[in-house]
Amino acid sequence: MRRRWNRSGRAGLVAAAAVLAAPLCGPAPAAADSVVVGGSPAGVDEHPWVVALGSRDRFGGERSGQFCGGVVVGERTVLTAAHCVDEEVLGTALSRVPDLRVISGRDDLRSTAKGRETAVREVWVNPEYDSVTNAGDIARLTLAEPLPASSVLPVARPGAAEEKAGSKAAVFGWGDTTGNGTYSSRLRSVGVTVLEDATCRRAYPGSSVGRYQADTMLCAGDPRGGRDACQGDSGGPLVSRGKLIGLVSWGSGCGRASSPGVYTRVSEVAP
Ligand code: 4AZ
Repeated sequence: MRRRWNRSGRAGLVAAAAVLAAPLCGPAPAAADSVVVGGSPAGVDEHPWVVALGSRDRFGGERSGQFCGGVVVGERTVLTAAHCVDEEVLGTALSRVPDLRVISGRDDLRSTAKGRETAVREVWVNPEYDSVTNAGDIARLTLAEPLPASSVLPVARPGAAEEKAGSKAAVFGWGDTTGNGTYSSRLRSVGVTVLEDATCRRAYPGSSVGRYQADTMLCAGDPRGGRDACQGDSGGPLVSRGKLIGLVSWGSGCGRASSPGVYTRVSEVAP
């Protein structure tokens, strides 16, 4: 989420790169919120549609330059969050990041032994993305080379059972695993439940963090807290029963029971 990146995100990523930390999730809550993201290692062989976005030039090479997640929805098409390619995250205009790469097939970003890095030919950013409320947080990357058809994840249809409250889902990423800037080198995932829109409407009625709007957003987490996406996971997939239902977008802190994760509702906003 953009404002969070403003406050701590970029600094967190730079610091993470400096100390050679690695990938999964997000923002840094205060010590009093010391809930973790509660995930476990996941393999890219089983989940070939999870990709990392990287720029060594902007973010350093230790973790393949990873700064966000993404998901393969077509052989040449990757979806991510709009906020991942904005100037506040990149530290410069996207047009000045010529080494933007989609990294696929690599669980451990510290090693280049596995996987491939694919150049991006074109970036479409949702013109309706609103960086104040975070509505419509989606961008589409068109790749210079196709990925294997076997790595494509289907997108859920609008209103599908997979995106209804109570649906079990999993979120994937290389972001912060503690809420304190501990980025993971290895891909991780955590199980969450799709929550009622009313839960996120109550949690996020409109503040500097964002405003929950069910038409373009999806609410998910663990009512008891502790399982969540976090900074660095942004743009990565929320998957239920083999269908893509969300992209990691924003939230207040990570893993707080009263502040669920907010995801882009892909079925409604995918181009
Ligand atoms: C972020 O700043 C972010 N706990 C991502 C996910 C969540 C919060 C913040 C959800 O990228």
